[in-house]
Amino acid sequence: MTDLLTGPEPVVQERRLRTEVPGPRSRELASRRAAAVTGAVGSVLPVYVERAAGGVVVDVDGNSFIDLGSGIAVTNVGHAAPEVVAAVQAQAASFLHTCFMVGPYEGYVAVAEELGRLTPGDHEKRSALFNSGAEAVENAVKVARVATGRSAVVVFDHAYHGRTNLTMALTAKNMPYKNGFGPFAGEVYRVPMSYPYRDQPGLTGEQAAARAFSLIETQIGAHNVAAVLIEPIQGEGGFVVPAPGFLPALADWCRRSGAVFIADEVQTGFCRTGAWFASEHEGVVPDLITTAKGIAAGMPLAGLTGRAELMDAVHSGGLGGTYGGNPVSCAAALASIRVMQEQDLNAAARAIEATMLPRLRALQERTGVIGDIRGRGAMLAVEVVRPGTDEPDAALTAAVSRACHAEGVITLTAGTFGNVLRFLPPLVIGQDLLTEALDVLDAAFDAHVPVT
Ligand code: PLZ
Repeated sequence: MTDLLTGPEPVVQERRLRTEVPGPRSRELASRRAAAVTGAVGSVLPVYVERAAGGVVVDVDGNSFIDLGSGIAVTNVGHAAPEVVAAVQAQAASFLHTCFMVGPYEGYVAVAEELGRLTPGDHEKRSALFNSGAEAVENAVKVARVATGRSAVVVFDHAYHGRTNLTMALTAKNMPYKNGFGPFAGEVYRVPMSYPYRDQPGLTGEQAAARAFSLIETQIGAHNVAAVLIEPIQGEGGFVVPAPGFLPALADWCRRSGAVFIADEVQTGFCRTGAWFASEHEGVVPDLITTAKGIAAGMPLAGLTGRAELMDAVHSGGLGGTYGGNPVSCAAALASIRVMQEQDLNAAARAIEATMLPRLRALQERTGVIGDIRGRGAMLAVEVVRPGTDEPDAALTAAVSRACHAEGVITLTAGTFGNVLRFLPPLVIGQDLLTEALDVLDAAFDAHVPVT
């Protein structure tokens, strides 16, 4: 209830089921939706949201869910972090929009300064701001092509980079992202990813990279490559962490070949993996880096940051867009970054890993259906397989995820084969909430894995 004098009641950090899931008000909204919203847009949860704060999401029937999804790795500082809400309110009261290409403002400049400071490497950097991750990736390709005068872009199996025309071409998975939407952009070449769980045992990162280089050199020609684009830990593809040495080898190959090394840190960025950016875990310094999601706690904002000589190779006026670097989004980003620093959310992400890994290992041991546990920090996943094999079990993955939703825990799935259950809690989630969510996960597996 909202009281006009005191504002809404605070959201209690608890899991609470008041009705069946979905409850009557959610069901009513679902039927309105069916008559008004295209079926082409899906939703993970069967409930409709009324409030969210910290680590919980409350639906229109008063059910409170523990969030292990963060709106797909966005609310890293927690839902409705008070510092972010205050910054958004203050900026909204000042001005909502001028268009940075018409009337520039300080917030955009300040976000670019922060991006330059926080991203890996101490070289001169420049940034441009956009609205979505896909838009940042598209612009990274534009910059790389202008700066190198080359056109080929190398991407990887299981990659996800967006849903716009160019980024569909960069994304690997056909369903649901690409099917029927072609023709796709040209000059995009896919090479094998380092996927330790599914690669031949013992294949090192360097060997996996050599496999990719051989394809690039024989099928594209190194001198034609404008950019190598990779998620340092794959997101939608199933939280695939490449073998150690793979990313440094790619960066090194790019340096030697005159190609631009682009790290897509849209999902991995902003403390998610226990570092500001996942590239840091291997000491890799990307030439260009794309950011979005966690940068602004839910306000739409994306960034492209990179070497000044690359970013400034583009002609004046060559990059932009009506809303890119919206002032309210910039205020949200600056407040979010302050929260990440003041509350040391990198340490918080590592603490989440320390709590979750032993629990996931115990689950693996007990159920026999978890082939692999992987990820870093608060970006962790389990790959679900048929017992004793590495055959993906997408049906079990979906059933477990749905069971979690029915019991008040938000989980997400991922992976080329749909058999990855991924965990992306807000980094501020309380230890008690996290432990309770893991209890629910245990019970969901126990209810669906046949006892042997
Ligand atoms: N690059 C690495 O993870 C977005 C997509 C969900 P946008 N991932 C969530 C869906 O089904 O649409 C993502 C990403 C990486 C780029 C993107 C694209 O970011 O902000 O969704 O455009």
